[in-house]
Amino acid sequence: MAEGSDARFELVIGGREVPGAKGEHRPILDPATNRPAAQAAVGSRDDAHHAMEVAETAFRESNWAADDGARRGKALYRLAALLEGQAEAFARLETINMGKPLRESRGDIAYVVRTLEYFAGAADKVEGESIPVPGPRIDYTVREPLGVTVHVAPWNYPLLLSIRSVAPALAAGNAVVLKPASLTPLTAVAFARLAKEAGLPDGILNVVLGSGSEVGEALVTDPRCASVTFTGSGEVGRRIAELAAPRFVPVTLELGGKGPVIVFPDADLERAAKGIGYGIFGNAGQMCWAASRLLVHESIRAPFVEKVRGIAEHLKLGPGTAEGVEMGPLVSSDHLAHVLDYVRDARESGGTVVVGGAKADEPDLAAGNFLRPTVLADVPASSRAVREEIFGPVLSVASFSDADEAVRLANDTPYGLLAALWTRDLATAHTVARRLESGMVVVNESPTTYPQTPFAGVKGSGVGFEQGFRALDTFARRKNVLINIGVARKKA
Ligand code: TAP
Repeated sequence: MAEGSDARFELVIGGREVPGAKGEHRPILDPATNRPAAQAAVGSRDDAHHAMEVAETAFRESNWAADDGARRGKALYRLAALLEGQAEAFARLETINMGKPLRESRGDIAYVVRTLEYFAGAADKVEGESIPVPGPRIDYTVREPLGVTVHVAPWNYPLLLSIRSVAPALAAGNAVVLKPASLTPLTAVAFARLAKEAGLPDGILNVVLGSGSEVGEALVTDPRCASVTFTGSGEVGRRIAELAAPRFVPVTLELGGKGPVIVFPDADLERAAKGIGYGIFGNAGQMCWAASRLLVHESIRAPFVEKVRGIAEHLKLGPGTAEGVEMGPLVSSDHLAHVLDYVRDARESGGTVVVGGAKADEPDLAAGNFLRPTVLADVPASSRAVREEIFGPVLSVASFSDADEAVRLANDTPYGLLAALWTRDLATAHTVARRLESGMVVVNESPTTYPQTPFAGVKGSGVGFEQGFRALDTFARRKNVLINIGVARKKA
């Protein structure tokens, strides 16, 4: 796989790599150094509409949608196997582009392989049902692909969050147009190159690079767009929902989070501290489901915060490609400035910085976007650092006296993606899990998910869901067929 500051990543439309109508390229920066890692084509509105046209033609004229689902499944299995065969190269590309440690990128790519396999197995199970109705009638439903589905992806898990919705869309027989984030387009392009080899008809999987405001909006408003799956910020999600509304295009929105993690005094505190460390410092905290608000029982607050502080202090920072690195840089210098702004705000509103809170300035890190893992305490519940998603390695700490207060604090947020709790008591686990306003709850685990389990938010964290067998419903509509079989046949 081509890599290096001159390596070019183009749009992939109709099975061909094309530079785009503008003929422009822009540097893609390595966040560990802020030096160019590759050049990416700058797509335009015209490219977006062209990709939609090509996708629609492929949908209508290729055998992808009409074919036996098992054949689509085989193509997706082949795609998974091809990706697995190049997993190390893909992981490296993801790390160079996004910054996360190679260990995490390897996990991401393995997750993509598993997602493809899961939906490959589902491709011949897009079933209808037979429904009893009165009289001499037969009623049944058939499931049909929608047409051209649009997928707009963020930069924090570039390939994983793209393929999470692309895989079920393909399994159900749709043609796909994917727009990766402008900061992190590399693995999406590399992935689309594999589609041809795997036997997907040309035009069934297209990737258009370019800005959200130009390319993203053109895709969403294109008359051929049959559905939109968007993962990203609430602000852009709202804009996309508005753009899709006039044509009643269905939209799945996976938005931000401000996840609470509740620690009861009976928990395994060593495991809890490690799990919380992963839940906020993994991927440098750039996770929608980050456990960013620690709510700890008042009786164990001081020793527990000390454990978490120790974890934060000893995390090894460095370029994701270096051995033994536990936390990489933030994705861009702009994002680093944005996260530091929250830390400043927390300080100014009376909070204290328990650990971290500053850019790493060691000579080998100074050119990159490295932020020290940060723990904030005593930040007022009304401050921006507690209310808003920071999307960085910043944990805020508050305490509670009983389960009611823990639930009240946990639910006191506009978001509802993932909540975590740590306790050995089964009754506490079940009762608190039920009362938490979130799409997902994990007990005695850091944030964890699988391709077969639904991933969804409530409140400001989104609508619809991804993953799990029922994700196919998003991409295969139901048609009801009613037949009266009581009509006497005419004699020949
Ligand atoms: P956004 O700025 O919202 O961008 C996400 C994607 O939307 C990018 O591809 C972006 O393109 C595109 N976009 C921007 N404006 C658009 C428009 N007007 N029309 C159509 N597309 C547009 O988010 P981000 O900064 O990349 O990602 C961080 C956010 O994503 C956080 O809030 C995080 O919580 C959320 N997130 C949520 C989840 C789930 S599963 N709930 C997972 C990961 C991330 P450009 O890159 O060109 O701007």
